[in-house]
Amino acid sequence: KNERAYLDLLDHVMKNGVRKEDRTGTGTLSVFGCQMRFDLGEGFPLLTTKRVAFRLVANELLWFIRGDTNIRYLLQHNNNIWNEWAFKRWVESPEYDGPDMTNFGLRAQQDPAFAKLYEEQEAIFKRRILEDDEFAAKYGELGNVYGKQWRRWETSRGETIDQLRNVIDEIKRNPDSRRLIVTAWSPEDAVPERAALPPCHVLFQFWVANGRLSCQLYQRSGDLFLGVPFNIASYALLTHMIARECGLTAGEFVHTIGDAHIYLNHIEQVRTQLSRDPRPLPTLRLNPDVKSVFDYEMDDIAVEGYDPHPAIKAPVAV
Ligand code: UFP
Repeated sequence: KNERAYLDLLDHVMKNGVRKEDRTGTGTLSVFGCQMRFDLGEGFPLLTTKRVAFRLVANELLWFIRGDTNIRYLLQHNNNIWNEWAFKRWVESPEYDGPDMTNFGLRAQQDPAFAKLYEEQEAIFKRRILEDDEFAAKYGELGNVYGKQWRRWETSRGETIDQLRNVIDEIKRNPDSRRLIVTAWSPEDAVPERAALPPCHVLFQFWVANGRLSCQLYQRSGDLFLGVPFNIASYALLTHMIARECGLTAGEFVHTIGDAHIYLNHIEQVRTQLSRDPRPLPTLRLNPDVKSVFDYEMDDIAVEGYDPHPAIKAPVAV
């Protein structure tokens, strides 16, 4: 039942999406302003109509919660989901002297010879991030992305604000508050020099009623096939972790998306996914000994009873 909201949105955009060009040059079918609701009491919303790599979702969320913005931690956990963004900064820097990598995302899809060159350069890049501290500090750093915005927001007065800590404290102290908000969007930072990717998850808000903690996310831009299944699982996990710390149960996750799009090179994959029947959702298991959101390690987080259809491969637009 729970996954239906996602499948219905995919179907809706396939049928009603407008052909729209985009920054990456790929082209999309797009709808503006959509909302999905997931009742977290009915199971953990990790899609079953294709396998979603929960390990990567959990690891990325722990990275955000640490306040980390350097891909080194992700690479140390064999998590490559942010590589392209850091790699882009490296190949566009004056220090890079390898083969030309302009537009590497699109070219790697179209030209197998280039794809091989790109793979080689990416492997070299990853090795240097892991092995060379100085290089990692400079080129593994993504700037003002979620970890920074959530945990170490910089004010114009030179102070820092720990929005995540504050919102958790406020949920405990004042659960009826209508101001339980964490924002990642800063107009100062939404420029390429300051952030590799201006935040897709602009803002999230919590709401407490009947002992349940609900969360709503406003996502300005959602790649429905590749990004959004991750995003749903990530915020569902965060809601569970915060609910646990606050002595609440997880309520609803409400996912609001501005530009909800399907890339034209994902259409076949979407058709495949829509032809599949959803299975029962898995259950999230959090180690009961961990009391604080800030103390989780990978071993403390697991899903049980996850029996999805096979993964579906698709190219990422960078
Ligand atoms: N995107 C997501 N979810 C994310 C993330 C990115 O769907 O968590 F980081 C997609 C949305 C869009 C692209 O297709 O990445 C970002 O491009 P733009 O900044 O042009 O919206």
